[in-house]
Amino acid sequence: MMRVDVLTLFPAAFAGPLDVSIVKRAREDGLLEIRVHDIREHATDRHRSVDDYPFGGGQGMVMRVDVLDAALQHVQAQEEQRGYVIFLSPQGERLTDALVRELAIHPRLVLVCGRYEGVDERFVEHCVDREISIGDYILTGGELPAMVLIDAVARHIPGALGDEVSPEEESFVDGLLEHPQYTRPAEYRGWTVPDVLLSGHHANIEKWKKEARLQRTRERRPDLLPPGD
Ligand code: 4FV
Repeated sequence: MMRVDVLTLFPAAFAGPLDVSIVKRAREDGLLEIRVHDIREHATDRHRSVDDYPFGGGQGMVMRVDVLDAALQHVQAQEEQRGYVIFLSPQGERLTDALVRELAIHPRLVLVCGRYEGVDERFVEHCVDREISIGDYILTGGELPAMVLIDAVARHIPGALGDEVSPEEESFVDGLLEHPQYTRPAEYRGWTVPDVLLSGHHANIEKWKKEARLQRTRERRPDLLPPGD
């Protein structure tokens, strides 16, 4: 069982994407527990402010370390097991398949979603275990990255995918992209399926799949290939 706590200024953003299909079933089957917490509940001044102007000037607002830390301590105290604290930000380490598999081992994660220009660096320095980015572009908030991370990690919780799919047989496991997929109808508008896939010849099919994965990776993502490949 994995527990994921999310700290956000927009709890409503999490209604929907985590309530369907595989993630929904993992929650219903007790494999995954997701709790969403409103950071603003931990604001202390009468304006309930969670952000302020950046020291040293500059555009936009910065989320306050005292409010974030109060919210984090409150959530951590809800369980004996301490949660591994992840802050989603463009300054973080890139989220990869390998990192997803590493995070899936933790019994508890706490995801912190930034807004505005970001958060006070002292929070990252003293309260965050890992800063993670989902890609080199700027979003309006860390909520979507948090959902991406939850969705990716949930697939690796034992039993979450059911027995029809194993995370061991998919893209990136061995660093290669997936081979092209086909299903019925075998012929459509004159568009056909590679004969080998209809041959039933298992060895030839596996050979075709391996070559297709290599060729596709060479063409589209040579950066994924080991040097010299
Ligand atoms: C982001 C990313 C991201 C930056 C400013 C939220 C935004 C705003 N998070 N991967 N790319 N975050 O763009 O994780 O606070």
